[in-house]
Amino acid sequence: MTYVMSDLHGCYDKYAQMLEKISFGEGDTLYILGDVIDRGEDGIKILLDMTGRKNVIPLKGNHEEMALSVLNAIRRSSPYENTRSHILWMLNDGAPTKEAFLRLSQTEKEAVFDYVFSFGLRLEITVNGRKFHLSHTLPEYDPCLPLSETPAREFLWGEPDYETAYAPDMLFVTGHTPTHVIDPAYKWRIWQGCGHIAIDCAAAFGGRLGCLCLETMEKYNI
Ligand SMILES: [Mn+2]
Repeated sequence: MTYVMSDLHGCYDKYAQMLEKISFGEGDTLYILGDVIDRGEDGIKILLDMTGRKNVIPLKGNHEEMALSVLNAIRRSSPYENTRSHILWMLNDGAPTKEAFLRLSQTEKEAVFDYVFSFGLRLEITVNGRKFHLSHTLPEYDPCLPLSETPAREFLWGEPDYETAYAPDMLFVTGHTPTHVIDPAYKWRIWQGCGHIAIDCAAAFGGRLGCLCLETMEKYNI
């Protein structure tokens, strides 16, 4: 089966419980749509688990984007404290991730940095004949600007038009925006409408971790 999760935000226990709940095995594939780290304590622990799994395919979120230059400086023992990226990252709850990264061995630091650096931005996949676009978030809808020409930052920081279908024949799966922000009636549940599926159920804000199965469209919560 093919599964999608997003915005784990350091919630290792919910991640482990979800893998258990879906009986995630070697024949399955899990796409993680970014923001694995920050807010919660265990982002690095989740990354270390993900690096050992060939069937977990990560995409980048704005939190990985914010972290990368500081992680790079730490692994090279370069100064970073007064850089804009460090200040921005710390303002966005990056401290638990930074502290955990500092405690890693040099080999682990290199491995985690290389792994996060390798995260892609977006993917189009077909499952059971149904087409899906996967990304952390999306730009505002612009019929004149193809997604292939849209600047990268829009897939990390953009604010999607959830009331607009972006393409007639594709479902757009995103995290980043907690579902209760889209519709308060969907607090801590996966939201679906207008060709979108929003799966960030606010795990790190006392909410739940959502997981979507693309074959069955079954929605799981922890
Ligand atoms: Mn995000």
